[in-house]
Amino acid sequence: MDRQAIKKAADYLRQRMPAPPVIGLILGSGLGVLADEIEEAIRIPYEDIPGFPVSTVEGHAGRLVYGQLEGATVVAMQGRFHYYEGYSLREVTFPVQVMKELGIRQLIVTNAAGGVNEQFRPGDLMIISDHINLLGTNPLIGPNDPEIGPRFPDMTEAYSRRLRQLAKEAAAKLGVCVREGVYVANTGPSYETPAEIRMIRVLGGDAVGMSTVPEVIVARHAGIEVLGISCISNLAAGMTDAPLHHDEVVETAERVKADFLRLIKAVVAE
Ligand code: GMP
Repeated sequence: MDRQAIKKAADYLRQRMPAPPVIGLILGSGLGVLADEIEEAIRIPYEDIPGFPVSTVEGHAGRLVYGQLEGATVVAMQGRFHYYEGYSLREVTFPVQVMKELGIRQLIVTNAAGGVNEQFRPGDLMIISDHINLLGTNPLIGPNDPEIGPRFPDMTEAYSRRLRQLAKEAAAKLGVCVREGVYVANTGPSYETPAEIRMIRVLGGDAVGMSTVPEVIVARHAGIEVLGISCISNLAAGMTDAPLHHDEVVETAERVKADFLRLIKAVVAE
């Protein structure tokens, strides 16, 4: 991504942010409520930020919320950009580049995802242990900026072992049950067929969604430590007789938001 564009967006945001943020958050479908817990909040609509795309999906608000959460200076994306909306992966991940430029060291990514693992139930929270990129493309395709990261970035520990451990301990202390598993990213916007879900299960996937992987690749390239948490919003296609509907995804996220909020806040506090 064009260094000038990243710097321009970051310069604009720095003028509005009293101190650099340390933790970045990306809030997925129905999980944007976490941003309402941020204190001394400064809310910046995406359309005000130079170079930012503008989000289109229902249940995605489309603004950055900067402020204090559990004593940490954070910047949260309330609403993210998806490949299926028609953005390039460079556009989808532009905000991560900007958050990196602002100084974040850690990124917490959240999403709603279909459960592929037969042990999972809608409403479960899953700590992402690893991912499988089935998008058929990669956000780092194109010229590499060596100031940001290497041409061939390592993905051995895309999701920080340290942060996963911390999240598990925080969940145990709170009495919140969490799963752990592999997140698979498809482009969408159509949900999977039952055959595709069986394939994903064979490949080692536990949950499936249409986001997160591009942002995590860009964050890791830039040396940011990542924690990913999925809300299992539905059982994936073919696992029940019911057709899939985005309303169910939003409703499930709404139902588990209390646990989700407690968990993320506890992790940030640590
Ligand atoms: O409901 C669609 C939105 O939620 C998308 O942004 C997906 O990332 C996510 N999602 C929730 N459930 C599923 C699912 O079963 N399959 C896929 N691919 N995405 C899902």
